[in-house]
Amino acid sequence: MARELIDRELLAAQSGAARAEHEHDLAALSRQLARRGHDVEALLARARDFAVAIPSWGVGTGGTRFGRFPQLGEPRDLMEKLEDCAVVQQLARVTPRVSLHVPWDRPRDPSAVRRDAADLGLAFDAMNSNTFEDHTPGQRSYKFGSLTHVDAAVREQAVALNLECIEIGRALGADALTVWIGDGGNFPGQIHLRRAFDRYVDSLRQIAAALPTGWRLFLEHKLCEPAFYSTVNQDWGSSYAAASAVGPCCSCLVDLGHHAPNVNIELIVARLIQLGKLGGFHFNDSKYGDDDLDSGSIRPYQLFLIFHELVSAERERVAGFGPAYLLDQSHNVTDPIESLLLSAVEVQRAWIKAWLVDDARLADCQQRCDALGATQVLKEAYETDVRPLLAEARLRAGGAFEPLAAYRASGWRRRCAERRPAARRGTTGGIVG
Ligand code: PSV
Ligand code: MN
Repeated sequence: MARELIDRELLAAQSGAARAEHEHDLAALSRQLARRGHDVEALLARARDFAVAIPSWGVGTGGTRFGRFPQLGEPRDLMEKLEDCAVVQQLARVTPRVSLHVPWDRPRDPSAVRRDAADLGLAFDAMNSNTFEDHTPGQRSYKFGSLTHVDAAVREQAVALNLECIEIGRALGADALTVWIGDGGNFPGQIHLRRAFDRYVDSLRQIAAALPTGWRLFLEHKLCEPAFYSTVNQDWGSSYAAASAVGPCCSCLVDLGHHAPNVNIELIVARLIQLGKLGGFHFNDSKYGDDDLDSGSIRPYQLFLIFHELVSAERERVAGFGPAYLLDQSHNVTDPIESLLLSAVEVQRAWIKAWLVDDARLADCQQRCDALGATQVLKEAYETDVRPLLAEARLRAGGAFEPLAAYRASGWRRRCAERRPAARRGTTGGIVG
């Protein structure tokens, strides 16, 4: 049994106080869903089995290039980050795995870290390599690129870091590596657009050659930043071309914040599924760009539509389909644990609602070219209030009836502020955009 950092009694008191009303709400929802042909127990099993990973960099306060406002009690090392991840998992019961970024979180003893994490009820998800910053004094600089640099020695160094990630990940029990590079140009003419891409594929092939059996390699595309004129892996088309050139172990990862405004992300998702190259997701939300905002905080309907594509692939048992899910957001003004709790539930909510879509009726509307009828089928699922179902799934898994309220009542952050004095803080907190 995992070591629990939040007092069980507190959770029991919270759910006890809400029990009668919750039973009532759940019974009403069950009746409504049964009328629509859904079995609540089957949906509860789906909610229980759903998981989204937490990024180790997500439990630190993020920031922008204009500043960062660290909060009290921020985790100062990997073990403290794992503790915060364990709090999220204990309360929401949707996030049993953690994704590490190297060298931000290079474990000295990966096997010991794996044991400590297991003690907290956590395992490890995809590894992430950071070749978008210079970390080690004296190393070759990534200022003008990493895996696609014109200098072969820089490319070699960047490949070597990815190989190190694989080794660490192997010891941690991970089985995937996500590669996101900041490579690109700020000026027309700065990089040769085709040759840089060729070098990218060449470096990726070297990384793929070192993957243990069963491991997957995910390529994350991004429209811009830190390169603001062109990026080497800019869009899903480039990502798909690179993944195809590398081979079957390689697929595309979609970060929701990495597209131009108004892009139809669910369509991209559908295409990648169809092409057998959808590897994973970084969930977040955005109004103007990148991964600045919490999942579902701006466009929850878009999140649902993305999950509709995912669930429809799962229903159809599309061969090889099994994307990895991670939250990748920048928590600039919130307590990251609070954001992660709400975001994890938000993503789980979109997943469950997608299972409420009446697929047969949707197919019928499509066949009859009934545009409004079809869209109403989706709306009917989206507008269903599934809160009692998600709460029940959490309670059965030993989580909190209401994660945010339980977290606030637990005093975890206050205790961290006492135990983790800022003066000793030395590690990278979160994303500084
Ligand atoms: C890049 O913006 C990104 O989305 C990549 O996933 C990085 O690994 C992560 O953010 C952290 O900077
Ligand atoms: Mn990302």
